[in-house]
Amino acid sequence: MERSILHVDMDAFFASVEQRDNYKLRGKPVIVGGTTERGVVSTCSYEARKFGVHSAMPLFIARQKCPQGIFVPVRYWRYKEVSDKVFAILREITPFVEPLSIDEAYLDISHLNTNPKDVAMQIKKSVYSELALTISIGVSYNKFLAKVASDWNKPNGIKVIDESMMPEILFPLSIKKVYGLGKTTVSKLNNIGIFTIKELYELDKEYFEEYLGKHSLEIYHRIRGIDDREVEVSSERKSFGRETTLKNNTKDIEEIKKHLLFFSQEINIMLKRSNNKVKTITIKLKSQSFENRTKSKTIGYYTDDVNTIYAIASELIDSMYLEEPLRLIGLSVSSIEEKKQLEQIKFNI
Ligand code: TTP
Ligand code: MG
Repeated sequence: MERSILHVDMDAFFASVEQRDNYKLRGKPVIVGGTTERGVVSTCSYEARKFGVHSAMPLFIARQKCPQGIFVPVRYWRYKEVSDKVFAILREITPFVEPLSIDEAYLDISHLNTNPKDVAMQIKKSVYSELALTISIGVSYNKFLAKVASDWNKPNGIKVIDESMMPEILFPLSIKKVYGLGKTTVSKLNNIGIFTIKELYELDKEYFEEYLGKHSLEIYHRIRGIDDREVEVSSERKSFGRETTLKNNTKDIEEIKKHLLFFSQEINIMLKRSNNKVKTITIKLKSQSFENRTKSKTIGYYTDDVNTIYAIASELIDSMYLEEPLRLIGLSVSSIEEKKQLEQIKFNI
């Protein structure tokens, strides 16, 4: 089955947060990166990029290039706070979120059976309406192409790359964009006259190994649109869960159970992918008057089975008296099998 992968990346993240928090900075060339002359630029607003300023540039050069720039110090804690909110929006869409950095992630939405572009539009809308920030999103059928797509028309971009566009769409791009090609390999290739993906595409297969080393075959396939890397949900977790704020408050048990079934299916995939089993199932309810309740059950064995998880979730909801309609419903699983945790600890050492 063809997968639907999104790559999302906030626009000029630190600078956009500064502009959002201080309206006087909006529309201005904002350069984030400390106030002393010795540091480097963390990032800058798109207004400052027009002057040639970019991440990792020494601040004194940024000052020469853009004397009218507004230089502000890094407030990492603040960006982390906003980043957590962005990730909460992403995890409302799907639990299959692989964070890559503070402002960037892959999402696997194959199981949603909706048009992936609509999902991307929905994310952009939520990020803008809830956080007043813009995000660029790439949509494709593998990680590499989704990442290329998110960069396509930044800022505030959206781009779909489908199979029919391959491989031509990649041809004009620099080989620097190819995941897996480090700086040394890029300059080695530049030395033999290869700068674009088209030129790399035309390189004979035999030469790949010679010039690209042990990942050569992966890269050979990647630029032909083949990239089987999974969106990796972390396996070092204590629990897995899903919750949603309902469109309309409800007391209808059948409707509530539909959500629980969907969550059970998603949790089942998360457990399987991360190779975990659990024995505690918890449901969480928030009433329309914002009263929170949770109820758990621990069974005598470890499971990742969807029917078991759903059956226990149903049993839990049936045993609770709902005085008023619910506004939020959640399902989570915990008490992860010990054996697995030990393996992880060994592995980490
Ligand atoms: P990026 O996503 O690479 O950059 P960006 O979000 O500022 O701009 P773009 O619209 O091109 O995505 O990095 C995210 C944040 O990480 C960025 O806002 C600041 C920080 N960062 C650094 O501190 N140093 C760096 O060299 C880079 C590249 C980023
Ligand atoms: Mg970014």
